[in-house]
Amino acid sequence: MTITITAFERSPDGGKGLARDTRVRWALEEVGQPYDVRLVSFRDMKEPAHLRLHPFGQIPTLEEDDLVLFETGAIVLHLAQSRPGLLPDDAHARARAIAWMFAALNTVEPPILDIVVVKFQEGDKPWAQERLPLVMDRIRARLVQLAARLGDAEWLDGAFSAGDLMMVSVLLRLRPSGLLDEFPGLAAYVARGEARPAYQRAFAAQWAVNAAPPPAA
Ligand code: GTB
Repeated sequence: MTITITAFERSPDGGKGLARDTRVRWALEEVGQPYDVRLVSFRDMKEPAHLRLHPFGQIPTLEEDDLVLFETGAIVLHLAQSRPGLLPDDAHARARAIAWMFAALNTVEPPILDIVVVKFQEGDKPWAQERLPLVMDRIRARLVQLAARLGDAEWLDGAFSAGDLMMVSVLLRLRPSGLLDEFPGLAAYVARGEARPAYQRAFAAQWAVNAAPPPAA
């Protein structure tokens, strides 16, 4: 069976690995599943062919036989449930790992995404400068709680799981803001995630696409 994902033809981050295909690539690498990538432009994403895969015209998507998935949470969960390596066998531990995936996407990521909104989408509004510190404080409050729960542990709940994969991916979005540096325990947690061979392979694969010089005209 072949798996094909979609990714930016050229990510706006120039290869920093912040676009969401990286977390899907990482999950595929963790479970040892080879995959193909179809690169799409911003224009392609809004065309009917891509909208059939992704109703909101975004990346990434995953195609496997006759299954088409969008939303990174659903894609990573599908990979983790259908292959060994990303979820514990014990039913309760498995449920808790999935809870951490949801926590990453529903509780930690939304305030982090607000940085992008306030800086880039609302940056020209007269109140944007006042809003930014509020957004940063909201993120700090979450990070204080997350750091307290992680403590000195290596991963959030026992062995590395899809929950850690998603949480590290979400926290990586903070790197440009410098906020992660205020939380050495979380910064070390993120570094442990990045040091995993599967993450390194995923990062290198997206880097090869996004940091390459543009093709000669
Ligand atoms: N909830 C969805 C999921 O988790 O799959 C969100 C998917 C999403 O936001 N996709 C973005 C997209 O396709 C790319 S990843 N955007 C195009 C559009 O909406 O038209 C978000 C992203 C984009 C760029 C950077 N960057 O340059 O740093 C980081 C993250």
